[in-house]
Parts: sequence; C-alpha cells; structure tokens
Amino acid sequence: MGFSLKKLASGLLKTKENLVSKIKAAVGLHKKIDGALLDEIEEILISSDISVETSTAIIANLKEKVAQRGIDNSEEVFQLLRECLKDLFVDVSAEPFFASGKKPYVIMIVGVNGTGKTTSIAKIARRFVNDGKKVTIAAADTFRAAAIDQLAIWADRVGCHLVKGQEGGDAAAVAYDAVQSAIARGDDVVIIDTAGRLHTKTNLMEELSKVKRVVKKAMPDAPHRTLLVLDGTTGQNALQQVEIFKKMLDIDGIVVTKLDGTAKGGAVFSIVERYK
Ligand SMILES: Nc1nc2c(ncn2[C@@H]2O[C@H](COP(=O)(O)OP(=O)(O)O)[C@@H](O)[C@H]2O)c(=O)[nH]1
Ligand SMILES: [Mg+2]
Repeated sequence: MGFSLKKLASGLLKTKENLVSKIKAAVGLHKKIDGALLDEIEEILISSDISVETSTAIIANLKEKVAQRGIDNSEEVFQLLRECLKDLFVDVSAEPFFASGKKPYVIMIVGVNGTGKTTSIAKIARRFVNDGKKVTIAAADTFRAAAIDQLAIWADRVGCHLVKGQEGGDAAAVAYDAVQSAIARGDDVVIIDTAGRLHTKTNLMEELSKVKRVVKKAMPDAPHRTLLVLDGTTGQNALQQVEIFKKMLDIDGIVVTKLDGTAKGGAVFSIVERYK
C-alpha cells in the first residue's frame, strides 16, 4: 500500500474537469502562450483551491518548460500543465504504508470531526483484511456513544476485532487495551480511531498526546504511523489543520477525503508541495 497517483487522479476527476474547461476557455481567447494567458491560468489554479504559493510555483515551472522547448502554441499548454502537476509529486515518498516487521503495526488516526476518520478507518481496515491480515480497531473516540456504534458497525462489516470503552471513558485506556489485545491475539494491525473536537483544541491535543504516550506502554515503538485525515473540500482550511496538528503530534501521513464530491480539490497539490 503505497502512494497512488492513479487513485489520486481518479479522486480529482471533478477538479480536473473544472480546471480543463476553464483553461480551454482561456486558450480559446489566446492563440499564443503569453504573459496574459499564464496570468489567467494562475487565477484558474487558485480558483480550484490550489494555494497562491503553489500556483505561483506551478506557473514558474510552466514558464520554464515553455522557454526550454520554444513552444508558443497555446493548445500545448494542457500537456505542459499536466507535466507541471506531476512534477509536484516527484519527490513524494512511495515507501510502503505497512511494515511487516511490526506485529501489530499500529496506526493512529487523527483529524477534525467530520473529516472522515471513521470512514477512512473502515476503508483502510478493509484493505488489510482483503490482504489476509488480522485487524483490531480501537474505538478511542469515546466522546459520543454514536461514534462507538458507527465504528462497531464497520468493524462487523469489514470483519475485524473491535475494542471499545464506555461513552465518556478514557480514550488512552481504550487504545492501550486494543494494542494489548492485538498482541495477545496475534493480530497484524491495530487502527486507533480518535476524537476530533477542535473547539476544545488544547484538551484535544492533550488527549491525543496522552493516547500516544499510553500506547507506548503497551508497545514502545508504537504508533508506527500517525495519519491526519483532511476533508479535501475544505481547501485552505485543511492546510491550517495540518499546522495545528503538526505542532502537537508527529504526523507522518495525510489522508485526503471527499475528493469524489468536489471540483475544488486543488488543496491536495498545496499539501503535497508543502509537506512532501
Ligand atoms: N463523499 C464522501 N463522503 C465521505 C468520505 N469520507 C467520509 N465521508 C462522509 O463524511 C461524513 C463524516 O465521516 P466520518 O467518517 O464519520 O468522519 P469523522 O467524524 O472524522 O469520523 C460521513 O457522512 C461520511 O459518509 C469520502 O471520501 N467521500
Ligand atoms: Mg468518527
């Protein structure tokens, strides 16, 4: 399970269609690739929620390619832009998501409420189960009974073991129990769901740090991965969430959700450019 550019491209279909149709309109008005066309394209990139910083970098790269290849026909801008967007991913690590040397491999999932943590856990768990791995899920979002129930339904559907506590119970204790129980059962993977109430920011970060600390008591090098889940439709707001979480926790992976429903998924490019 590595990084998949193909998967990302299919998720970004609406964003792409929106970009392409706007750029087509601009190309229709400019026969040559000139400053005016490039300015228009930059605006179009920004309007699909790619940050100003990233859009400027893309346009600079585009200009360089235009100069190097001596191209001036505006129709060629699509191919060049495609290359420029791909260039953003060149240094992105494709290291495997799962290291088989750790048993269990412990993944902690964090992120703001509603971004898609629980749904992503179900998707990740299903991939591991399909791969023949045994999975334990920890319902460490103990704030609402409904969150625990939602995860229980997914665990049942996907076919993995669930460790849960009481509503309002200690999240760290649930995570600890899950890792202990996975060790005892010989499970391959533990995925820890967590709460995401950002309006109590300090408390949330304290709770998440505590979950990490306590998990280490059950398995010293765990969690092996901490994934931040971002809602791809929230644009630049998603970038702010990266900053907030990164300050308090070691984040070593990002999951971007809901790209299927948006034409403004450009924030993905900004996230990749800044954090690869
Ligand atoms: N269209 C779409 N909806 C999603 C995706 N991921 C999550 N959702 C929906 O977003 C809502 C919140 O998801 P949930 O997993 O409960 O978020 P959590 O609060 O972070 O655990 C639910 O209605 C999900 O069905 C996705 O990739 N695409
Ligand atoms: Mg949830």
